[in-house]
Amino acid sequence: MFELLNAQPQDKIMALMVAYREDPRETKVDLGVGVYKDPTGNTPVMRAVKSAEKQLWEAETTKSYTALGGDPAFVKALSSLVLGDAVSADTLSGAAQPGGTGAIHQALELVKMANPDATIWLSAPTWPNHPSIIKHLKMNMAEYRYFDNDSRAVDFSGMMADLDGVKAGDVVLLHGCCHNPTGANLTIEQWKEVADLIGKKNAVPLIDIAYQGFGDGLEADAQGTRIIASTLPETLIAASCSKNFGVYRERTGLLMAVSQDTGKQKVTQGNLTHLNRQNFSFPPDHGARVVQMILDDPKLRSEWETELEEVRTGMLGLRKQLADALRQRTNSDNFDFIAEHRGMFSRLGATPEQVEHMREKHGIYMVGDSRMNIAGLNKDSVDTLADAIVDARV
Ligand code: PLP
Ligand code: TYF
Repeated sequence: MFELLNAQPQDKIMALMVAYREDPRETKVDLGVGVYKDPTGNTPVMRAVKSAEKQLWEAETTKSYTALGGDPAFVKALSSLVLGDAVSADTLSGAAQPGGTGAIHQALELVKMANPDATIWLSAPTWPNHPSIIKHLKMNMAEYRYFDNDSRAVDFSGMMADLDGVKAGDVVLLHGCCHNPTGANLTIEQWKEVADLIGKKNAVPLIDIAYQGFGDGLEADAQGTRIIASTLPETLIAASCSKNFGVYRERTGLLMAVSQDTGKQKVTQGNLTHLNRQNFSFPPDHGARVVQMILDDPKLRSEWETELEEVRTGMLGLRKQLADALRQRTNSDNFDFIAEHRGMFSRLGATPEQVEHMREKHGIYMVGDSRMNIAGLNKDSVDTLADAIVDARV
């Protein structure tokens, strides 16, 4: 039977990680995979996570199954982090998932069950796992313009023009904040316009929020999601805790479905639980429980928020430092966009040849589309990168 299998395309970001590891140069710089790194290059376990895990180890008396939708206390705590008081509890359904990826997959399966003909609209570019999962589920997809390669900002008029082609029942996938891979984000005014358009089209937004707290802060980063969820009849949200709690390998995420028609809540919740049961029965609990403990305990929460803020402002500092270094070297403001972008990533706008040149000659590893993980930099490597960018004539 296995001879019938076809070879699968590799995950380019993971392949880059392997190539980086194999590079013997001491001066190499890893700007590849989207994992936060501190100035020493380490991806730490956050302090509040360590404390919560210790408490959990002492207090946990059973590893018996939770519920098919995960621990309700986790669903409540994380949905309130994402949504604040933008929606009332009787409009919200939620089920814990193995990571944000699990939540996106499950959201798309839900769409497929309800409306198999729906087209999923993706930003151009987007996180490569979006089209890959949609293809795997044999669903229809289309792209909307998002990034203007000249200004390195959002091409908002292009985006709105393309979204004009959305049909009733289609799904528009939006990055809640800190767009991956570009780092260019919608303003609050633009979120409102997008919400209006999706509403007029009778389409359904699916928001992928994987970096809340990495951009402008926990509240600011959730604004767009809250505008959409509080104004449109139905919203799907896939939230990830991998980055903002640093629990990547614990696989912690949440799928939320908001319907202003409260009569739909019971059936929607039942479908989310049903999908969990078909795919894996019970979602992983360890990361979810740690996240819930942190969110519900004022001391742990404040410890976590402080560290998350250190992470966020550290990345902003690196952005500014890199933009300044390039301003000096080029005597221009061509790279000021790096300080304007938010989140972990910026798309530099270099050609594949320039990306390769920077890798081969300078040991700079960025994804082939010239996405850089800003957290991969530190005070010293900023200069190495700035030199490489100038040398490659980006
Ligand atoms: N969505 C985007 C845009 C991401 O970059 C990530 C990154 O890791 C995820 C979702 C989900 O990640 P995970 O499945 O590790 O929670
Ligand atoms: O975009 C990134 O780098 C992160 C991590 O298959 C990631 O989102 C990359 C590839 C992948 C899963 C996660």
